[in-house]
Amino acid sequence: MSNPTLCPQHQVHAIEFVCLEEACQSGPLMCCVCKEYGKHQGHKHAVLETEANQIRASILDMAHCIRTFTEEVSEYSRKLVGIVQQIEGGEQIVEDGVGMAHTEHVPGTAESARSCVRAYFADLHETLCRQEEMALSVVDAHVRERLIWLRQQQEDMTILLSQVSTACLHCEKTLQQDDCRVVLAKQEINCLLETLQKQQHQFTELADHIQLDAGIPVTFTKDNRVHIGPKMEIRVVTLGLDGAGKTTILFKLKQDEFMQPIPTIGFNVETVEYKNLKFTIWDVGGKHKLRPLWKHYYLNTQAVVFVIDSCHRDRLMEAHSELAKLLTEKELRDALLLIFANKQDVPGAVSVEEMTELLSLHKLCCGRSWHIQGCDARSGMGLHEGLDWLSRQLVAAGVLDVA
Ligand code: G3D
Ligand code: MG
Repeated sequence: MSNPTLCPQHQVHAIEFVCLEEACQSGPLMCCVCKEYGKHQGHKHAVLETEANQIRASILDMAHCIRTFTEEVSEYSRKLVGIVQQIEGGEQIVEDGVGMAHTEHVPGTAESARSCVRAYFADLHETLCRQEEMALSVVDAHVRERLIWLRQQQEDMTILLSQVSTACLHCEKTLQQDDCRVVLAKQEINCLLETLQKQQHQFTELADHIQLDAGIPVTFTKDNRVHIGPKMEIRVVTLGLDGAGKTTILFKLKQDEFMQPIPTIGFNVETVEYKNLKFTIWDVGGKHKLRPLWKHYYLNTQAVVFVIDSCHRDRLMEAHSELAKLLTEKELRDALLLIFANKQDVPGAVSVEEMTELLSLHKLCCGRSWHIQGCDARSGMGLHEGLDWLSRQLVAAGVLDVA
């Protein structure tokens, strides 16, 4: 032990040990006498030099750690400064092709983000202006056609009125003539009365069908197309596994009579009018090898009707995986989803509640407008309730007028 220090308890002894008891009142240093008989008796101890060397080593370790830590903090601070500069942008020294340095304004990311927003809204504004022009031209064309038709009607009515008054005059004249002339005019008068009756009949028929209403009901589609008139066209695509009942549903809605459907090879397309909606329903074949074709029908589709055969439990997972695939399609992102749990008339069919649970529909359809409706395509039970839901959703989305 180099340069021995004296024991604080016994000034004559050199220190040889160090006490390891943290709470020791006598201090850490001790000699062998103190260790054996003094206050440190029973305490753990270590040879002074070894202990000091260990402490030195741990101080060196810590110093190394502190150096690394300091470097890391400095590096992080440098990065922060760089990021702030990149966000703010500013003057930067750049060299040109011949090695001449000059300062140049480099735009920061904040400025780029603002430019991006401006460009987006400028584009949107341009699109909106174009859509507005198109919508106005649709209204103008409608008004032009309507006015032409109304003016034509006005002309027809004037001609009709003059024909009627000529006939009246003729009748009045005949009334004032003598019996002989009245009898001679019989055929002519009969012919006149017959023509009048025909015209009256035509007029009544026309008046029954024509609504004399100056209103021009305007509705908008989600892509800002204008629609004039009470009926709104909605593009719906009906999908589902083969045999689920898609074609039966389509025929039922269309004809309200049961037809024996034949398996759909390509697709059926029908227009079904219901309330203020005119559904163009695409019924696409559901056989395995036809499913890749489904995506060709997605464009501009406002609603998907997914039909599931509720009495085919062992195909539910297949239906689930097809539905899950559908929901990832970009073109169908905003489409409403109506699920028909079909064939509810079959005993033992999976109920709507059980189907919701089995297919984890709340999780699967999270974040979109969806509805599951039990139905029986053969009798038509539940089909109109499903269409009602679609109609309500379209009204709520502002796509349709409530009128
Ligand atoms: P798809 O177009 O989805 O492939 P289809 O299905 O409409 O061709 O229907 C497949 C079979 O299911 C048909 O029977 C059809 O009559 C029947 N079906 C459809 N809907 C119902 C329903 O609600 N209840 C019952 N019980 N049967 C239904 P077939 O025997 O012709 O194959
Ligand atoms: Mg079919």
